[in-house]
Amino acid sequence: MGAVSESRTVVAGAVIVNARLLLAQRAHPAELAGRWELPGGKVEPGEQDTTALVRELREELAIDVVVGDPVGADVDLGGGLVLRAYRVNVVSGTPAPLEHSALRWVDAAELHTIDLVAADRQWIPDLVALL
Ligand code: 9L3
Ligand code: MG
Repeated sequence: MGAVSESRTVVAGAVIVNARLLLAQRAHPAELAGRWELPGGKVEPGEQDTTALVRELREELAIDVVVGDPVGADVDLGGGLVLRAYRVNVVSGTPAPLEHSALRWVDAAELHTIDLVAADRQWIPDLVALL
């Protein structure tokens, strides 16, 4: 029995290697397909953000990560969803687009030119500061 104020968190990971940020191109839903994002997904009920982000990046990219500090502010996605980003460090694996159309590494200049999903655009200044 959930209270109306309850919201579900969506976690996203900022993978940065050699001053480049990993972006993933969404394959679905149709309204987001083709646009780029920090990979991640919904935290399951009872799951910690960190556990969820490790799980999502294993499922989506076939990498194992350690989750670090939050990046930027939470973003209200509407529909009871709140989006939150964290720095992550890859501890094993090479990112592969298991659920996305493509992956790419961008530097700070390229980040400004990418067609990011609207929610993730709010983190651009925070991400540039890390690149
Ligand atoms: N979302 C937005 N930006 C992101 C991520 C990982 C997710 N960086 C939005 C898209 C969906 C919702 O959050 O509306 C759930 O994400 P997913 O489970 O479809 O990846
Ligand atoms: Mg996802």
